[in-house]
Amino acid sequence: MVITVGLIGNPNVGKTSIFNRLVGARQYVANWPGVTVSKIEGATTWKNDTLHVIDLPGTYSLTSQSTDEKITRDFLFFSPPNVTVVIADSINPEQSFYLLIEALELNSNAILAMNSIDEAKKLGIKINKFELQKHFGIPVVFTSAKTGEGIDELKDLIVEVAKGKHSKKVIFNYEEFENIILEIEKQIPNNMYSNKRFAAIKFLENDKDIREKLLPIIKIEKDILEKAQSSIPSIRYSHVENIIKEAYSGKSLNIQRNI
Ligand code: GDP
Ligand code: K
Ligand code: MG
Repeated sequence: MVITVGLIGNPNVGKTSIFNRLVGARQYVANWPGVTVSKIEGATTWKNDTLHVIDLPGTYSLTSQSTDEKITRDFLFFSPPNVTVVIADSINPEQSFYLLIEALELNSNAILAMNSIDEAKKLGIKINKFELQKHFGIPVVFTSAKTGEGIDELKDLIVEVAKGKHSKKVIFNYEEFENIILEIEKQIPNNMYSNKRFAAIKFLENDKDIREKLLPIIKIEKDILEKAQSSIPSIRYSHVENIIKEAYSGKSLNIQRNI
């Protein structure tokens, strides 16, 4: 079968390096519709299947604000690939895991590639793969685009996920906002969004497009909306911090946030 694969991740985590490891020179570059951002695609044959891989623009979040965020968000939202590979920086995982949670809220056909594992090893950082798999509910692979470690395993996992062999789904809980999310989901008209929970969460987070489309439809108090907008990212970060605490040991990490 032909399997479409979207590579996402923060800027500079190694998306293009992994893309090149996956498809080699078999790639072509176009532009995303309406903007000058490059669309890089390529294909490779792996065992009995074809992997059609798309290197998406780097992003810290799937809330549509910048052009790069909007391209990546819209692609995953409106033309979801069969498999999403979230590429994380093993030595600075916080923002990578934040994006991963958002990606899982959108679609759970995903794989976590813990990249730059060569550097993590050098620094004495120990990462428990099983803890990551348990908390995120998806397969995890340690990769190095520098040495090639984990690339064949990643290709095997892509095929397995595409064929439905890993279908566990983890719901990340937003505490006191869960009832509000459910209430918004109920008010979203059918056929408007394929994933109502994601649309409801993004509405609360003030995603520009979704907020504009839903504001005339959804009944919600203004102060609840304002509180949710700042609380949802904080709750998501607290999930990330707990997971890092469970899965990481060894050298302490250099934590850096851009959102
Ligand atoms: P992108 O912005 O996510 O596409 O990241 P790039 O693929 O352009 O990589 C950013 C930088 O990280 C480059 O200098 C790469 O050589 C380096 N890099 C990518 N993957 C790895 C890896 O697994 N190990 C190491 N040591 N460096 C890597
Ligand atoms: K890097
Ligand atoms: Mg790149």
